[in-house]
Amino acid sequence: MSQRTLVLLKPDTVRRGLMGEVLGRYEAKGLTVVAMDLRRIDPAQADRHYSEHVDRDFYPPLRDFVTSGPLVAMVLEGDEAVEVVRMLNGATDGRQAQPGTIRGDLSVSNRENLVHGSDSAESAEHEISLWFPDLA
Ligand code: IDP
Ligand code: MG
Repeated sequence: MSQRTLVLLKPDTVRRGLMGEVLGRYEAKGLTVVAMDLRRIDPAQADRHYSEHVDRDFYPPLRDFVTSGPLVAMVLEGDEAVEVVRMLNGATDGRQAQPGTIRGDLSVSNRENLVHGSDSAESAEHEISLWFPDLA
């Protein structure tokens, strides 16, 4: 069943010149880009996006990182897109992520791990409304 998910190419992806490499993996898999925008976010938007993590020890440096430069926000669509994107992204810690995944091939960091993908259909709906309020 077709589904939408919110994906971020975090500032490290933009800074390292990996936007094409990473977007190409989602496209090659067969997902469709429904919306896409290069933008720089403020700390308040970081807090809204990571509301479940704001009290964690790792959050202050994470907020600094995600507000440190432009990122690409996008909505991808396809069959089981939430799960498919999470599989392509790989485990959170790039050092542990399987080769063949975006993080496993391209990141050696637990924080600067290149991408975000919604973790459930409910999160996807919430995050899409947060990042693309005009999307139907
Ligand atoms: P996810 O991005 O794989 O869903 P989450 O646990 O939701 O992982 O964490 C959100 C983001 O916070 C991660 O992608 C990563 O950038 C950062 N993060 C998570 N855990 C740590 C940590 O232990 N140290 C530093 N950064 C972390
Ligand atoms: Mg998460």
